Order: sequence, then C-alpha cells, then structure tokens
Amino acid sequence: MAFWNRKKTDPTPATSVDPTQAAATPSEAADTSANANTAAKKSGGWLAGLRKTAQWLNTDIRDLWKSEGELVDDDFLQKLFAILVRSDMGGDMARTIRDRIGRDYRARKGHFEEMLTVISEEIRSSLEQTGTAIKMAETGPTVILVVGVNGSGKTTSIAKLAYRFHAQGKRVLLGAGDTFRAAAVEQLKIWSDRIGCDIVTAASGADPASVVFQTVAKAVADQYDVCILDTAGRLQTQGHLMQQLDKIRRVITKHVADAPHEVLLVLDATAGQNAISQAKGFSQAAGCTGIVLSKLDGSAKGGVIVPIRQQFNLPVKLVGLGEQLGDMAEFDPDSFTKGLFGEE
Ligand SMILES: Nc1nc2c(ncn2[C@@H]2O[C@H](COP(=O)(O)OP(=O)(O)O)[C@@H](O)[C@H]2O)c(=O)[nH]1
Ligand SMILES: [Mg+2]
Repeated sequence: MAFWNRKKTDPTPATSVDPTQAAATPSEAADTSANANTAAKKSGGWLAGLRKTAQWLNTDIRDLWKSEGELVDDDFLQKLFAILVRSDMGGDMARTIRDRIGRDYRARKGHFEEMLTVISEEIRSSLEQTGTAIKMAETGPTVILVVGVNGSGKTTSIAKLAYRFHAQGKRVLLGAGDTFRAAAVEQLKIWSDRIGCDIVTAASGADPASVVFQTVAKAVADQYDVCILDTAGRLQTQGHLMQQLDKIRRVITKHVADAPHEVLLVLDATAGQNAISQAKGFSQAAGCTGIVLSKLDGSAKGGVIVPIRQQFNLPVKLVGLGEQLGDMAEFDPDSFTKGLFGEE
C-alpha cells in the first residue's frame, strides 16, 4: 500500500506536466476563474454537439409539413413516428411525441411551428430533473464512488472532478480501486500528480475493497474534504464485478455510516445501446445516485441524453466535454433544449 501525500507547501514540478495537456497546468488548477472560463467555453462545444439532432428536427421533420398545414391522421402519425424513431432520442420519446400530437391535433390541420413547440415541450419535460449538485457530507469527508464499464471515462472523469474540487480549495484524496489493470492505477497516479492531490494505490491484482478501505480510513483520519474512488469496469465475470461493488460499498459504510454520498455512473455518450444495457447492471448493483455523461464532445448526436434520462431514472449531474481536466460541465436541461431548438 503506498500513499502519495502532497503537502500544500510542496511545489508541483512543472516538468510533470505533459505539454500536450496545456489546460492542465498546476497554475491553472489553482485558478478557479480559468476553470469556469474553460467550462463556459466548453458548454458551447457541448451545444455544438447537438447540431445533428437540431438539423434533423429542421429538415426531416419539417419536410413532413406542407406550408398550409398538414391533416393529422393515422397515416401522418405513422410517418411522423417513422422519422422520430430514427433520431438519437429513442423510441420512447418518439412514441410520446406521436401520441401527444395525435391526442391534441387529430383530424385538424397542424402547422410545423406548433408541432415543434410540442416536441420541444416533451423533450424539456423528459429531461427535467432535480438534485443535480454533487451531494456533500455534512461532516467528515464526502465519499464519491465512480462506476461504469471499461473505457466509459471513469478515470478521466475522476480526474476532472478532483480538479474541480481542488480548484475550490478542497483537500482531495483519490483511491485507485481499479486494481484489475496495472495501467489504470498508473493513469490515476499521473492525474493526481498533475492536479496536485493525494492518492492511495496498491499493486495491481490487490483486493480493490482493501484499497477502498485504506483510502476512506485515511480520508477520515487525515480530514480530507473529498475522497473519490475508482473501480474496475470489468472482471472475469459480471457476477464477480457486481459482488465486488457490493463489498466496496460495505467497506465504505464501515468507516463513514452515511457514505458513499454519491455513486456516479459514467456513461459514454458515443456508445451504443449495448453499452447502455451493460451500464444498467451497474446502476442496479451499485445503487447509483447520478450519471456523468462523458464524451459529449465526440457525440454529434447529443440527443442520446433523452433515452439515457428515461432509461436510468437518475439525474445527469455532469457532462464530459473532452480529455482535459477543465473539460467538464454541469448538465443544464434548459440550455440543452434551447440549444436543440436554436432558442436563445
Ligand atoms: N473526447 C473525450 N474523451 C474522453 C472523455 N472522457 C474520457 N475520454 C477518453 O476515453 C478514454 C477512456 O477513458 P478512461 O477514463 O480511461 O475510461 P475508464 O476505463 O472508464 O476509466 C480515454 O482515452 C479518455 O481520454 C470526454 O469527455 N471526451
Ligand atoms: Mg479507468
């Protein structure tokens, strides 16, 4: 078991910073305004990710309507559904919109603009959510467990979260609980060096529950503000993995009775339905409290957030917008819907 305690007074060696990671310089890590600027700039990138979905609304859907309005009958509703169901917003949303338009407009002539309002209302209400802020402990360290399939962006999201807390002046301790892959431990160690926060690691192959145990114990004993725990995304079997997550939760609760305060499920916005189904296993086994939707920058079809909200019934707390430390933003359903419909 090894601890890396970086005392506040220790200078962070500038040489440890990868020159390709310009946004991750230690001086920027300490500068909250730079952090906020990056996030603001990036939310533009996130809205840009909606372009394909927005375009689709304005072409395929618009084409269904004649300028003088279109009679809403079974034939029309079928055509509308066929287009809606092909979008990245998913079958449930397609059905909801078709049924609402059928209910409100059947046997009448409906105009494109009216329909667009209906579509926007339905999307907005499907995304409505409460409790998007990260829940913090009232006393003692806030413990955040991060779960998700391999490659979804767990380790990167942990680094971004740690960077945010660190920039707020909080003392952050990371726990490298993905001991299944040696590279995963090393990856988190590199991020912790770059951010200037502490980390608990063990050799690869060690029992992840014991790493978690050590990390949370240290967070309590040394009065850290936040403790973020990485986990494996894959083991020999799915059953093993779920058992392990269960054990990890029990170990955490032994130290801090009301912890973990958050169990964040990291989902890759560019992944297909298969990855989403896999992630459902995590959400059930780990008792997830919120979603981090990573790689929204790489997904031209930002509409995927709609089926994700519907299928998981968990708030999307944060979105990942790139590979750098500052590339994370809070998810705001309102600006999302506005971005989709080109409203200001
Ligand atoms: N473009 C982009 N890439 C990301 C984002 N989050 C993670 N990645 C990349 O996705 C890959 C897998 O991420 P990693 O954090 O190692 O996933 P893990 O296996 O779940 O821990 C890495 O190459 C990351 O740089 C994001 O928000 N945007
Ligand atoms: Mg990882």
